[in-house]
Amino acid sequence: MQVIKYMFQPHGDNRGQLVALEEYKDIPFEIKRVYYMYDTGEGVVRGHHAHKTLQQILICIHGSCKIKLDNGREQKEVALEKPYEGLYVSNAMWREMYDFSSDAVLLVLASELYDENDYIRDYNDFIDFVNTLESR
Ligand code: T46
Repeated sequence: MQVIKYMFQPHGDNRGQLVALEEYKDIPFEIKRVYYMYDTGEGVVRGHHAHKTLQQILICIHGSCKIKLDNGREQKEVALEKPYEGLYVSNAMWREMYDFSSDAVLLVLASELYDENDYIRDYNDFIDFVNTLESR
């Protein structure tokens, strides 16, 4: 399983750093939604689902966290700890987010608007979904 991590270009000068992200240039899709999570408690695991169509880029813009990606065949753990790195998460990918530092802010750029029908929340349903995609 290939993990796709983007290293964004920080525009630094003596005032500090600035990262700019443009759809189809720095981000491989149209950005239809932005959300972020913070104040995540110690020991909390978020996610536990996959998406049928949604693609996302996860950026830990402050602090750090870990992401487990599972494509139904293989699992990988990725640490996000720099505000200029972004993890691409495709559709049909089970994800879990954990080990949030107390100051972590996880920003997500999403290719679609929020749609509960796009979620696969049961792991066995996820495996069925992956098998169906692969048999096409
Ligand atoms: C994902 C991972 C990385 C909304 O109302 N609008 C939204 O756009 C989102 C993302 C969530 N919500 C509501 C739905 C729930 O009542 O916010 C609440 C928490 O959402 P959820 O439990 O889905 O959060 P996570 O952290 O488990 O998952 C989120 C995204 O939902 C998901 O698409 O890939 O972050």
